[in-house]
Amino acid sequence: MQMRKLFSLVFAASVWLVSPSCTWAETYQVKMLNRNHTGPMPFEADYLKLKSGDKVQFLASNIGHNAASIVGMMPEGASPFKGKVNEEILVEFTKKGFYGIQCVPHYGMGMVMLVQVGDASLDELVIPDAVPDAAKKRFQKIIERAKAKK
Ligand SMILES: [Cu+2]
Repeated sequence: MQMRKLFSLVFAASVWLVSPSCTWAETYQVKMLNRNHTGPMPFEADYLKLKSGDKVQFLASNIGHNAASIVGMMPEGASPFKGKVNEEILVEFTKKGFYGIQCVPHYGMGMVMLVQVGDASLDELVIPDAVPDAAKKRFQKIIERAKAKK
């Protein structure tokens, strides 16, 4: 009887350890700024690697910014989102792949960031032609930096 009880306890503990529900989703904060060390109009951080189910809280740290998804830069089936200017929003990322995120007022000035969910290779990331040049440049910088870290 004692032994059986012990066994069931050990069994329950091992199920809990391997169950995916015990890897807690995390929430990251990203500041929307007028300037930082990377230049004008940045998201800080401008690159995040997440697990499915993690969330990002976009903070209206300086005025005049928002966070919105970019058409053509999301995994299939992911829902687009668009925060209002000066609004703090919380976005949950579930679908695996790459998400380009823009500040709508400063998209043309290159105010973008990259979110990666899961382990896809950065080489698979395609930046659509419709993305403005300054934003393309910032994406390239973000990608180079992310690759150099590996
Ligand atoms: Cu902005």
